[in-house]
Amino acid sequence: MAFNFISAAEAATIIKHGQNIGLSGFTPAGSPKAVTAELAKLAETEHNNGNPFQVSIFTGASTGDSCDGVLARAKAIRYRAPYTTNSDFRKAVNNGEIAYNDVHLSQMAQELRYGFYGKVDVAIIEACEVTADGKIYLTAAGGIAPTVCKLADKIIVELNSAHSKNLMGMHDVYEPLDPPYRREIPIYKPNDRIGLPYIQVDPRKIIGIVETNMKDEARGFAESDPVTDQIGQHVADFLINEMKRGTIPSSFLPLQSGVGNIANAVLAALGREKSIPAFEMYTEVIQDSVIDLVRAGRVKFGSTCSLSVTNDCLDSIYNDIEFFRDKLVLRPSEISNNPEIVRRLGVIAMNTAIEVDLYGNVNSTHISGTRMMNGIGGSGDFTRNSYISIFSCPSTAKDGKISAIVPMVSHEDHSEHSVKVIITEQGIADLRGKSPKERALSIIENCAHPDYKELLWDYYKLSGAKAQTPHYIKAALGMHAELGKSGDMRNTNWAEHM
Ligand code: 0RQ
Repeated sequence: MAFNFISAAEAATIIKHGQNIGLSGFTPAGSPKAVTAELAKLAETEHNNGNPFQVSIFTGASTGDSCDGVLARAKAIRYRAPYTTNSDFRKAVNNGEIAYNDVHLSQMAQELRYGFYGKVDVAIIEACEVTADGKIYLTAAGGIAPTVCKLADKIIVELNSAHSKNLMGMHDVYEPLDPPYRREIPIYKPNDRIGLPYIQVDPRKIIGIVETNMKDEARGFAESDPVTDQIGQHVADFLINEMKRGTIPSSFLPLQSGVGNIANAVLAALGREKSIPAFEMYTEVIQDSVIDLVRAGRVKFGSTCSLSVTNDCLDSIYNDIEFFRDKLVLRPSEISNNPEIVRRLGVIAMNTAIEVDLYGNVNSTHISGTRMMNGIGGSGDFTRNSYISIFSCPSTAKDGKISAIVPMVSHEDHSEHSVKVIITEQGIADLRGKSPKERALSIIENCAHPDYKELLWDYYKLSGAKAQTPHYIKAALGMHAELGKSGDMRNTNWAEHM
C-alpha cells in the first residue's frame, strides 16, 4: 500500500477538539515532536478565533518540550496521564488548568485496553522505519506505543531520520492478553526476548506519514556533587554488605534505577565498586551512566523501556550498534515495569524520594503535600514488587531549609510496607524486619541531617512513643506548616502545635 506523506501541519488538522491522543515515547526519548508542535499552533489559532480547542493525552511517561511544553503553553491539554517532567506543564497542573492523572506506568497500557479512559482517537508514533504492510519500527522507547496503535482509529507516523534505522531489531514488542485470559509473561532473564521487533498494524489505519529530522529533547544532568556522591557510595556499600552476608546472591540481582542526578551518582558508584560483579539491569530508563558501564563491561545487559540518554550518547550507540545489539533490549512500559517480572527476577529497586517519614512512608511526587513535582513514574511498579526497595535522597533540600526526613509525609506514594531501605548522604536506615518504632529510631539516627535530629526526636517524644505508630496528630505536619510560615523548617516550635 502506498503511504500518504503529509506535512506536520496537515497532520495536526486531523486531530479535533475534544479527542484523545495516544503518543509513543517514554521520557523525551521516542516521543513525537513535529505534529504536537503544530497542534499547539492550531490550538492557539482556534483560541484566537474564540473557539475551544483542547485534547486529552495518553503517553508512556514524560515527553519533550515540543509536546508537553508547547501544548501546555498553548492551553491545548485538557487531561493527561501519566508522568511528566515539563516545568510549564507542571505550572499549568498546579494552577488547576490541566487535569493530570498520575498513574503507575506499568498500568497505563492495560487500563487503556480495559477502556478506563475512553477511546484513543489518534495515535502519533515516532518511527525509524515503516513498511507498506504496516510494520512500525519504533525509535528510542517502547512506552505504550503498541497499545495506542492497536486502539486508535487513526495513526500518524513521524518518520524521524534523526534516529538511525540501526535501531531496527532492538525492540521486543509484546502485549499480554487481558484478564481473564492473561498467562504468565515468559521472561525469566533480563535478556529474554518474547515478542516482535516491530508493531504490526493494519496499514489502512496509517493515515499519514510525516517525515522529520528532529533529535530527542533529552535533558542533561548536573555534575555529581559531594552529597550525591556520598549517597551513591552508601548505596554501593549497602549492596556489597548484603552480598557479603549472603542475602544477595554472589552472582548479583538485576537492578532498576530511577532518573535524575542521584540515580546517576548511584550508578557511577556501583560501576566503580569492583567487589560488585558485572550486573544486569531490568529497568525502565537507561541514562548515559549505564551506557558507559555497558562499554566498561560493568553492565552485562540492560532491559529498558527507553534510551533516555543525551543525543551524543544516542548517536554513539547508533554508530556502535553491533556492540550493543546483544546488550540492550527496548520493551513496552507494561513489560519493562511489569510487577510479575520484577518479582520473579528479584529486581533491586533504587528510586528517589522527595520526603520520607519516621516510619518509612515515602512521598515521591508532591511538594508540601499539594503541588505536583513530576509523578510516581515507575517507582511504584518496582518498589512494591522488588527484592529490596531502596529510596535515596539528600537529607535536606533548598539550602537546608527543608528536611527530607519529616514526622509524617505530606503525601504518600510508597507505604511503610513496601519501603525497605532509606539512604541519605548521612547514612543508611535498613528498615527490613523492624517495627515502626524501631524504624523511627534508625531513620532519625542514620538519615536525618544534624540540624534536624533534635527536632525530630522532640516530635517523637511528643507523640508519646508508645502506640504502634506514634504520632501527635495536631503536630504531625508542623514542620510543613513552619515551612509555609517562615520558609524554614528549622524554625519549627512544637509548643505552637500543641
Ligand atoms: O529542586 O530543581 O529547584 O533544584 O526537587 O531534586 O535532589 O535534584 O533530585 O532530580 O533526582 O529528583 C523525587 C523529584 C527527585 C525525582 C524527584 C527539589 C530539589 C530540586 C529535584 P530544583 P533533586 P532528582 C524513574 C522512576 C519520582 C518518579 C520516579 C522524581 C528538585 O526523582 O520525580 O522515581 N521521582 N520514577 O530541591 C521541596 C522537598 C524536596 C524538594 C527535593 N522535600 N521539598 N523541594 N526537592 N526534595 C523515572 C520514570 O518513571 C520515567
